[in-house]
Amino acid sequence: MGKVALITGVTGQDGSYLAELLISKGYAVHGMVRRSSSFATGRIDHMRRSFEPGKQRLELHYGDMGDATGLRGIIEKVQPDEVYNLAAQSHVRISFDQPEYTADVVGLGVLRLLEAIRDYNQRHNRAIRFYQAGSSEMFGKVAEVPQRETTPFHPRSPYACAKAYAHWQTVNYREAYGLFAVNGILFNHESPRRGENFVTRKITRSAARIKVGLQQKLMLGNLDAKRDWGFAGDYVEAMWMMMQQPEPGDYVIATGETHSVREFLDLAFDRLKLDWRELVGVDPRYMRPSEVDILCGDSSKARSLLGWKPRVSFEELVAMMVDADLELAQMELRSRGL
Ligand code: NAP
Ligand code: G4F
Repeated sequence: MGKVALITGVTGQDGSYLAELLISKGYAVHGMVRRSSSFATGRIDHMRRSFEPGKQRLELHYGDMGDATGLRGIIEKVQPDEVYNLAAQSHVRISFDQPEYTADVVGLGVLRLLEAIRDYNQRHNRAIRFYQAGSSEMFGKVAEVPQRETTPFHPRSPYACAKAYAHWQTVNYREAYGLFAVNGILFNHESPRRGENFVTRKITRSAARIKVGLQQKLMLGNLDAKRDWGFAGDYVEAMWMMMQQPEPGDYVIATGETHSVREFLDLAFDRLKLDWRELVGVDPRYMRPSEVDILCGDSSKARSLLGWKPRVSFEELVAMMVDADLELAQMELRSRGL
């Protein structure tokens, strides 16, 4: 029998890549989805279509990080070996508009899930393993460059504060109850599946739409911020690797390179032979009340203990995203009969 995994946030960028990875490894994969008025399963529909009758590769369950009873019900039903908690209100700027909701889902939601797992393990004499999607945003106003597992946290947004709470609850469940619980402290990772209101995807999507004449201008916020950007497909491998170790621990996952938003613009617009300086404006609406100026990760621990390393370079990542968005823009053009 293969292993059983439960992924919360399966409809998101990382959830979709992780589900693909686990299915390729022979797992039975279950995903938790929120009820919404329109379908949110665009990133995972290809895994739900059953090619062999009766053999669905990905099974979905309705649930929400705000609903402890529902979380317990899903754990009882799925009886997973591994739980990957990827669900979050994951947009930093929006967390300033919805601080309480973000704290509830991103912070308390993790406590609800940890309690459900602890209780299930105890009653059934099981040892479900738990992965928490931690974030480099927790380093915030950074104490050192590059940031590693021992760098102190100084979170700068409601989102980052909630992630820091979730991080320490995960550590505490490991120490207090012996739960196999790991924190992946992942730096920014992107892909053609990235949400359209994160800066990388906003840039590649807009550049492509400008190129084909569907859009005139792109408005952004802080162009000086620096991030350590990797490819999401590489990062979900690290999640799985952490869960296969003999002992649980916390790991920084990063490329070790940092680039500004301006550098991202340079590469993305150059690929389409456009000059972003003529096409991009700054709108204060996209600025944050407190900003994280620079993130750059030291993933030596993951590289030596897990044998993990990123495969896709910054330049390849930008090219991959621009090319995918150009294809989408051309499709949009065709669908409008233009
Ligand atoms: P994402 O694309 O925004 O996906 C978030 C997922 O969480 C979606 O499936 C979303 O469902 C679900 N979700 C949101 N609120 C929920 C709730 N109340 N109950 C249940 N599910 C809920 O995020 P991502 O980029 O894949 O990131 C995955 C995780 O890694 C997140 O926890 C994020 O904070 C963390 N992280 C991401 C990065 C990064 O650079 N991508 C870096 C560090 C950490 P809907 O589809 O219905 O909205
Ligand atoms: O793409 P972003 O919104 O990502 P951010 O804030 O770094 O957060 C992402 O990475 C975290 C890991 O470090 C995750 F935990 C989190 O869930 C999320 O996936 O913004 C990147 C930078 C920021 O400095 C922002 O101020 O780009 C700057 N920026 C400039 N103009 C913009 C824009 N960001 C967005 N979203 N939209 C803009 O127009």
